[in-house]
Amino acid sequence: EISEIESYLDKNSPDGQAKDSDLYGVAKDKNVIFVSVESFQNFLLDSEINGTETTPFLNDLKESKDTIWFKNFYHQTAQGKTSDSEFIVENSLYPLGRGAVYFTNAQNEYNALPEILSEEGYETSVFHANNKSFWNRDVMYENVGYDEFYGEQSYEVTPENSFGWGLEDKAFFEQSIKYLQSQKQPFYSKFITLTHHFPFEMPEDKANIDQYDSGSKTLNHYFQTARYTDESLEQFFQQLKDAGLYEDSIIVLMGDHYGISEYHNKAMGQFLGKEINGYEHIQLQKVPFMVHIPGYENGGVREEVVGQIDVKPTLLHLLGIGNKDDLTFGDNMFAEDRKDFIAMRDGSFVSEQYVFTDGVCYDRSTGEQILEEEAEACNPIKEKADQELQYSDNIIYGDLFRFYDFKQ
Ligand code: GP9
Ligand code: MN
Repeated sequence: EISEIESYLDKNSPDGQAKDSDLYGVAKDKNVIFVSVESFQNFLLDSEINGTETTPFLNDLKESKDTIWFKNFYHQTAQGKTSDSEFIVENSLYPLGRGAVYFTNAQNEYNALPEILSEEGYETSVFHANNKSFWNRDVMYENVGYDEFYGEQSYEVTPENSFGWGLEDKAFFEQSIKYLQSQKQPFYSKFITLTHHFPFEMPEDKANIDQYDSGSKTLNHYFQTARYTDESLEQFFQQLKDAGLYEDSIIVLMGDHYGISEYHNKAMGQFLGKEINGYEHIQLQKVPFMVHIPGYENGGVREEVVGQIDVKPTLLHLLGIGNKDDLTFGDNMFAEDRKDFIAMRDGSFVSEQYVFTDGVCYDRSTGEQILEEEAEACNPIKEKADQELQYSDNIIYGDLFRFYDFKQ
């Protein structure tokens, strides 16, 4: 069966590492600092509460010439939440429809990003100030070849420097620098933030923006912790500079998944000034994806429809690592002939032209529902999306990579 999947991917998904963009190898031999930003949705960017910008640092960063920002980037997670986002990013496979791969299939054979980078001479590590066994990370990380995992026990956690889920992100980044400095370069280090997590409550004396005012306590608080995240990232960039690590690194920022669920659609609609129908719900699944390359001058805003599934081939492309026999459902975001849709785990999808969810086909540019007699326009893509999800499930449930040679 793996050969059937291989030929599907050969046909439908161009070589993710094709050297067909001028960004190929732009980050060759640089360190990669990947920040998974907890529960951060795109609607926060450029938003204001009582006339104050929620995320001034990220607002500037996304428009700066040393940053490439994909504004139509979607999370594709399911029940495994953060762990799903990690799984998608590192394997370019889809998460499962039920449960979390990190628990159900942590012992499978994978061809994950940290393993590939290790072979290329990178030291690989993860930083996350939570219990190491949360999401079964300790087991999965070992399997996919991370050299080090700095968990809660690597940090000094006090009542003063913690709230919410534990150590606050500002202290987390600050205390991580010494470990980062001990890495052999080039390194690939993943940071997973924690403060901006449901229920998004924080001490008022640490909050630098007002709460929102709506019927949803969750949404009201969400802006305060988002501002906190913005401040902690700004400090982290400065700490990297002070430590002499900034110039030789690229910094990738990615939102892991939504923070505001559909239970808050009424308040969300009030904030956005429109009703949240299926189309708007899918728009809300956009999360940040920014590649910051110090010294680079040709950054800018990209419009392509992309998602977490595309991160692995994209990073390898930027690092100039050829990996043409890899099996990935995503594509290099800079490739011209990329597959033109992003599938969500529930069968929804977004293509250049359409948004499909809950059995309804929408025109992506207008948000209008496509009339019933023309709605079959969505069908060919829907079939492909379902096919991909099925193939990906088969790989995971059947542990099919055991039968594939990644270095042909
Ligand atoms: C837990 C953190 C949050 O360690 O990553 O997990 P989530 O609830 O977002 O999946
Ligand atoms: Mn999360």
